[in-house]
Amino acid sequence: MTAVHSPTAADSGASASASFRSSAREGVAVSAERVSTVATAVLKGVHEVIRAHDVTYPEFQAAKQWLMDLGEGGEWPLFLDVFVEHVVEEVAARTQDGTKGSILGPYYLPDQVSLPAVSTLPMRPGEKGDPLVFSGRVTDLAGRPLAGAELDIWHADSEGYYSGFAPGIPDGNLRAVVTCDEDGRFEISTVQPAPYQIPTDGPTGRLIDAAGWHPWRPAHLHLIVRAPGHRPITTQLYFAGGEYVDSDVAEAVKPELVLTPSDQRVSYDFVLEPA
Ligand code: MBD
Ligand code: FE
Repeated sequence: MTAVHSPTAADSGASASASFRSSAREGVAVSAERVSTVATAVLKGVHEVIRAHDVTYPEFQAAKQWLMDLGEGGEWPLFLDVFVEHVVEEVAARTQDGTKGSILGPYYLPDQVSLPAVSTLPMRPGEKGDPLVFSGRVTDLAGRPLAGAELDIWHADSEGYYSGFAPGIPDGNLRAVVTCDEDGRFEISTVQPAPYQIPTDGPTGRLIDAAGWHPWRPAHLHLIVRAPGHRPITTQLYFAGGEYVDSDVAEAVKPELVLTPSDQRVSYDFVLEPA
C-alpha cells in the first residue's frame, strides 16, 4: 500500500522535538563518577569503531555534518527512539515483572480525552481502514482484576500517520485514555493501523537510505497501562503475519506482544506488578 501524501520529516521530526521539550520529566541527579563512567565508555566505543574500521577524515567530517543536520532538523527524538531506546527498555525490563514493555517512541501525547471501558476512539467521519475491536482485561500478578485501570492508547491511522505529528489529521485522532470497568475489562473500537515509515526526507531517513536499510516499523498499537499502587507499563502490540513484524527498524517487537486477530477482533490481558 502506498500513501498518496507523505508528511515531511520536518513536520514529524520537529514536532517530536517540540513535544519532547514540553513533556514533564523528572530531573535526575547524576554523580560526576556516573557521568564519567558512561561518557568515557561511549567515547571509547566511538574511538574503537574508528580504529577497527579505518574511518577517514572525509567520513569523520560527513558524520559531523550529519549530526548537525540531525539536531537542526529536530530529529534527535526520532533517531534515538528508533535506534537506541529498545536497549534502554531491555535493561529496565531486567528487573520488571508482569506484561512485557516496549519503547515509548516519539509520538506519545499526554492529556487525551477520557473514555469509558467500552468505547470507540476519536476518529474522522469515514476514517479509512479496517475496523478493529481491541478488548481485554487488566489484572495484578495474582490475576485479580484492577478496577479502574487506565489504558492510554494511541496509534497510527490506516496510512501510517499519527495525529499531532502529520498535517491534516485532527488533534486527538486515534488517541484516548480508556478507564476499565470494575472487572478490569475494556473493549476499544478503532481501525487497523498501517505500518509506520520513518520519514525518508530527513537526516534519519538519509542515514537509513545511505546504509541500504529499510525504514519501516510493523503496524502497532501504543499503550501506557496504569492502575493505582502499580507500576505503569509502556508497551506496544503487534499483529501476527503483518509486514515488518520480523524486521522492525526500531527492534521493539517481542514475541509476547504479537497478537493474532480473528474476525477483526483482538484481545490482550495486561498484568501489572506492584509499584
Ligand atoms: C513510531 O511510530 C514509533 O512507535 C517509534 C518507536 C519510532 C518511530 C515511530
Ligand atoms: Fe509508533
